[in-house]
Amino acid sequence: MTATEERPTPMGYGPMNRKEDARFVRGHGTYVDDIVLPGMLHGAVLRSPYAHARILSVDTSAAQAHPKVRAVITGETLAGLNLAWMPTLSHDVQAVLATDKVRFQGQEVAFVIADDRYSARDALELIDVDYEPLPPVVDARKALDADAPVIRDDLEGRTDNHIFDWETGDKTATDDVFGRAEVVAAQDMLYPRVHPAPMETCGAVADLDKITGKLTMYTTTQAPHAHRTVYAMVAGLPEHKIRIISPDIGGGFGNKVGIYPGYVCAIVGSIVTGKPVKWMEDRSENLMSTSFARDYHMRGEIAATREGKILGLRVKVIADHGAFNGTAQPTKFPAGFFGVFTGSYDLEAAHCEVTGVYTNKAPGGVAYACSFRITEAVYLVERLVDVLAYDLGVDPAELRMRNLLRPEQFPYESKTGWEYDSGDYPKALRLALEQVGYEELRAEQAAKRERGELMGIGVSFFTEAVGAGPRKHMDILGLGMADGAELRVHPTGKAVLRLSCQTQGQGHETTFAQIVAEELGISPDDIDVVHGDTDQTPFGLGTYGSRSTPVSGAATAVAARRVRERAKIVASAMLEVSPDDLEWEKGRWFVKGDPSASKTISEIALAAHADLELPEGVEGHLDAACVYNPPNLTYPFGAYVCVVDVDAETGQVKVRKFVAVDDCGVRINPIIVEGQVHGGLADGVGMALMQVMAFDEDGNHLGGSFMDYLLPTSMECPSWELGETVTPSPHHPIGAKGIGESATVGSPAAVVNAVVDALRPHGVRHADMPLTPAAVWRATQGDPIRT
Ligand code: MCN
Ligand code: CUN
Repeated sequence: MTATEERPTPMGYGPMNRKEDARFVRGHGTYVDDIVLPGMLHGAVLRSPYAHARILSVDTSAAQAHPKVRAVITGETLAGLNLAWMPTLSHDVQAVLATDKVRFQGQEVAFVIADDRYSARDALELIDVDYEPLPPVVDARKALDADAPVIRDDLEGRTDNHIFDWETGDKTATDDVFGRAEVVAAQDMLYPRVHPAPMETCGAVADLDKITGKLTMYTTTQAPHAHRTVYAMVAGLPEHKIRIISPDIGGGFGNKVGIYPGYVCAIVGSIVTGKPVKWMEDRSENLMSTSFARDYHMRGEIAATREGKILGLRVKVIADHGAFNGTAQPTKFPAGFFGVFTGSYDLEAAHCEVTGVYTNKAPGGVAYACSFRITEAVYLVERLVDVLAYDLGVDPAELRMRNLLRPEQFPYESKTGWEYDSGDYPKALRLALEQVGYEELRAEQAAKRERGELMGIGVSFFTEAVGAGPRKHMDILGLGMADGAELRVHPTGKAVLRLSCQTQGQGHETTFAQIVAEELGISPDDIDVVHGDTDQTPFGLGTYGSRSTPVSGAATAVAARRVRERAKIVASAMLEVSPDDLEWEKGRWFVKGDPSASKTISEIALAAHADLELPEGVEGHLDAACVYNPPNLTYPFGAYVCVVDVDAETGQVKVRKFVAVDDCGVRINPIIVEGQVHGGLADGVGMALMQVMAFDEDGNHLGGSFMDYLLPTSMECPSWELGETVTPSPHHPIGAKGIGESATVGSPAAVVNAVVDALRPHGVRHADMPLTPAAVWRATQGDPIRT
């Protein structure tokens, strides 16, 4: 299937071209930088050149004297307003503009507001900051050393760089399993610091109306309602006087969940100048200072019998959270959903400990299609299974097949307490192996090895947990993770659906209309989806962790069903029969046994708004709403196989073939699902082969442009070959599970497993990402691969 084909609009689920593409492909999207308000001023951020330094003084007089500068804001200005620090999504605080120290290179120090963007940037050069450099903490593994400089001396009583200790699973049972296991394989591995790098960088236009006191904020946010509440709490603005508008977003990938100092500065700038203020960061600023992903230093151990029955997993992690703990995840989960590290396997016991530390790097950690750290968890377990296969000398696909959870075990309670809703794992793996031609590939590989050629086949299997809440277990800053939908059917049978979640490119305007279409038989072309404006949509926590379909999608289906029930009563009045005598067929209610006596949804809509006599207590109109508090997460899964050729002379890795079998339950729009998977697979190739946010020992950021921080292009990607199985989620109203992050979660391990497999003749058992040509070449020369 291709997305460009002309195709009829389905009355419900099925392939359908994206409605939003009509504006995107014509260049008519509206991004934050497209917003121009009358009298608008422009802000620019002065950033720290040091990773760690004391601020002795900030002299802004020359900048203030610049003819086009309207205001210069410093940490001191903000301190006067009690706004120098803001709460993070992880119950820490983060400097909006530095007052005492700078704690990472690129940290925000001052904000200049000028008539135009160029003058604002020019004036940054005129600000004189006197720094006293301090030794930085760059390596997370050394952050807790006794002689490590203390980064967060702003926090009372803080004497080290420790953030949290978190553990899950049963330690005693796990140690017991390891004590009696015949085989134990261990491996240290790093999931490097990477960056979501969306097409559009982060930015905002803040506009405070002095007369009404209303703040309108156009901003790049994946969570408009949550941002509104946080601004209300931080800035003390009344919440009903804040309107957050998240227009078209050029990719989020987790980069736009948190609140950045630039957003807050734009608001303060508008308050100070009385004008709208725009702030848009450039690419370097985005890469240096906004939410990174991963940076997990992991040690994993896997216990098994000699026959290859996996018995247990034991894991220790040092999590580098940067200078402020600003990760975005439910409060009770400081390591995100890393707790699902037991993956897709039936084992006896598991235990994991995660220690979070501060370093002199930008804050973040949860981003880049991570499903709240399930990327790290899946990578860990899938590498460990391959390491075990290496040690046992068994085929890695066969080893997985022997240990996968069996269909009859669902719903399955994992050893770390997660209830997997549904799955048929062996079926998905079998399909992937058949589709890729696994046996033939192994034969080809054997022949190539005879000739000294390097070819590798990598398998990975993943299970995700997406669609947070329920509310009672999951909150962000005390806000429970439920989401809403409101549906109105107009008198002429056209509809508008208002959502609390927010698309960043996933195609919600199409798929959510398709959910309503499926439930009510109104064409998706006749349903408008409204989102990204807090004045126009119901409250909800937004889009991340692939929760839109599992949560808002469910809310949409339930709201549509409520409309259908209302329509039934209206139809019964129209047809003068009891509602019990009516039967639904997509798009109409008809009298049981007499299908010709029927009313279509648009006839009903008109009647519901007209003078029809309705039964006592039944309101007119065809509107309904739902706040969906999910009973459980959904658990999508998949089986991936990657085939690589490695050039032994240059270390160049060529991904030749990639088969991805995904199961996200019922698919609303298969071409959108496939697009999501394609994107995620490209992410996986990028991370496995080329991406890392590197720092030198002084904490200088070495990846501030796309010359250094590499994104995969079509040149590096094969033509993806997709397959599917469909195991509906039993608790989701339409049986759908999330798909938005699956491929990013599942694919890095497949690529790394393939490269390590290719290097097997050189005795390579593990290699840390990214497997750049230099790293791979060194490995062929007998050097261990290190990042
Ligand atoms: N879908 C479907 N059938 C299913 C599941 C999903 O048709 N069974 C459709 C959905 O209706 C939606 C899309 O697939 O149009 C993704 O749905 P879902 O899995 O619910 O994920 P979200 O919409 O919540 O998207 C968030 C997810 C995350 S967390 C990241 S990170 C990421 C991703 O989506 N960021 C993206 N994919 C992205 N794709 C684009 N283009 N841009 C981003 O920033
Ligand atoms: Cu972890 S990136 Mo997405 O959840 O926005």
